[in-house]
Formats: sequence, C-alpha cells, structure tokens
Amino acid sequence: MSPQINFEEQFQAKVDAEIKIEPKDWMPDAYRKTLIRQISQHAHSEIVGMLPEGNWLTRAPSLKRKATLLAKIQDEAGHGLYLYSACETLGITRLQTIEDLLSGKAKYSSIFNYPSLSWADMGAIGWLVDGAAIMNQVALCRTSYGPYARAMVRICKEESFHQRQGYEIMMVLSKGSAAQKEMAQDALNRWWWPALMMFGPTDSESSNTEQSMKWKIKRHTNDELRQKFIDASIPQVNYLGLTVPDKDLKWNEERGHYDFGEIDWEEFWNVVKGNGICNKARLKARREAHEQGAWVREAAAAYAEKRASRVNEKVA
Ligand code: BYC
Repeated sequence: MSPQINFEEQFQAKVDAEIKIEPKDWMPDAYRKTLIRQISQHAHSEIVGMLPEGNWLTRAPSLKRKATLLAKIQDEAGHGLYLYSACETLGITRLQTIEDLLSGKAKYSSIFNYPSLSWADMGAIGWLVDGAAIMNQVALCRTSYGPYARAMVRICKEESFHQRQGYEIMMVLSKGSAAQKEMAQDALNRWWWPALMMFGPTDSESSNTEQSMKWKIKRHTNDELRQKFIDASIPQVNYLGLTVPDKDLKWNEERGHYDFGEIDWEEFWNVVKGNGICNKARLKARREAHEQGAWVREAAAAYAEKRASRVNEKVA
C-alpha cells in the first residue's frame, strides 16, 4: 500500500468520525482546493452582498432603520473578513483570493446580481436572502474543516438578527397602507425565485455535491436545503398575507413538503456566467473600492513593518 493511500484513508476515517480537520493536518489537495473555492466564494458573497443594501443607506425611512441597516452591512463586512482569514489558513493569500474575484475568475452568489429597487427590498433581502443563507450556514457549522466551522457559528448568530430585521420590515409594510403592502408584494415577487437559486443547481446538475458530502464539507445537498427553506418560508409568507409568485406551489400531504414550480435554470446560469442585471456594476464597484483602498493597505503594511523592526531591535 502506498503511503499516499494510507494518508487518504486516515483522513477519511477522521472525517467519518466527525473529528475536525485543522490547518496543519494532512489533507488531500482536492479537499484543500474545494475549500478554498467554497470559502472564498462565500467571503466574496458577503463583501459583494453589501452593495445592494448599501444602495438604500442614504434613503432609509428613519434614523432607526438607517442605523440598523448600517449595522447589518458592517456585520457582512466582518463575515467576509472571518471567511478570508479561514481561507488563508489553507495556504492562499487574501490578496490572491481578492484578485480572483476582481478578475472575474472566482464566483460569488448569484443573488447579489439583482437590483434593489425599493425600500421593501431591504425587507425581502433580510428575510429571504439572509434566511436562505442561514439555512445553508447552520449546516456549515458542522462542516469538517475546523476554521470554517468555527467562523460559521459566529456568522449564524448575526445572520439570525439580519433575518429578523428583514422580516420585521416586511411585517410593517404588509400591515401598512395599500401602497406599502403592494411594495412588499412586489419585493417578494422579485426576490423569491432568485432566493431559491441561491442553493445552487439541482442535485443532478451539481458537480461538487457528491464529493463535498463525502468529505462532510457540505452536510446537506442543494435540493434538501432548498426544500427546507421553502417549507419554512411559506408559513411566514402566509402570516404576512402575501403570496409567492408560483402557481404550482402546493402542500403535498404524502411527502410532507411543499411542491413547487420549475426554477428558471437558464436565468440562473446566465447570472452565474456574468450576464445578470448587475454583474458588471458589482465588479466595477469592487474594483474601484480595491483601487481606492490601496493607500490604506500600503499604510497598514508600512506600520506593521515598523512595529516588527522595533520588536526586533528590542530583542537584539
Ligand atoms: N451563485 O456543484 P455546485 C451571503 C456554482 S449568502 C453563484 O452545487 P457547491 C450573504 C458553484 O460554485 C451566499 N454560483 O457547487 C447573505 C459551482 O461552480 P464552481 C453565500 C453558484 O459549491 C446575506 C457550480 O455552480 N453563501 O453570503 O457544491 C447578506 C455548481 O454548483 C451558486 C455561501 O457561499 C450560486 N447561488 O454548492 C450578505 C455558502 N450555486 O465553483 C451575504 C457556502 C452554485 O465549481 N457555499 N454555484 O465553478 C455553499 O454552501 C456551496 O458553495 C453552494 C454551492 C451551496 C452555494
């Protein structure tokens, strides 16, 4: 038996026994690569995800709403940073992951390529987008890679506040004037299908699921999480007195789940390939932010160098 096979077997046995894999442990190259891909995409999603909400900061309807939205967006920046740090433990630099985003090589969640057109979108994003994110991320708290799992625990706590603030905006609007209720319904109509697409392609089309489940990077398949999300969301939709834009949505007594209509996968892949409504604007905003932030990175590096040389002087 070659030593390589032995390492692989030991690795899989650890994963099967629910022992976390830590940065200095041996791991298959493909496991490392998959994690770098997924964690960096996740980090990029958090950072790009600040843009649709940032669009409404100056137009929030009250000081309280503005402060809450600002706090939520800052949380997302923090989530991005935890995740870039987790990614760095796998041996890739933060700068490289960011360059991969800016060059268009790395993906980020399709959902952030849709425009936020009204204040009600802040409600729908918090409720549905963060809601879908939590459904996925609660499972990731048990992912096999230690630094990713630990980052997720903290992120999930904050995401649940995000989801509640979004739903509360939807509650106020849907119980408000006819025009406000119409705004809430319009936001739900536009965000429902893109939120379902966040979970990724159907299991039969998902190239990574089988291996990621074996490595316990993913704990549920895309279709399982999508179904859980629909089942949890419909009672919330009903409570708001709104309806989802799906004429095929129906409770299936036998399955104990909601049946739902066909997702427009052509739209999904189109957005993933960079041709969604906002893809170009999102990347342009991130490139500009990166260029304009160059002096901050240079100053931080110079400061760190100066501190390190002072410490070295003292030691000498
Ligand atoms: N958008 O084999 P599959 C958030 C890609 S929430 C774009 O199933 P995997 C936030 C996929 O990358 C959102 N691309 O992939 C919330 C793959 O292409 P590559 C972020 C997508 O990885 C509120 C190909 O399609 N959450 O951050 O096994 C406010 C085939 O898919 C999408 C996470 O990232 C998509 N929706 O499963 C602010 C959670 N779906 O890479 C921020 C962590 C699939 O092979 N990630 N693709 O070229 C995951 O759990 C998994 O990566 C996914 C996809 C379930 C998303």
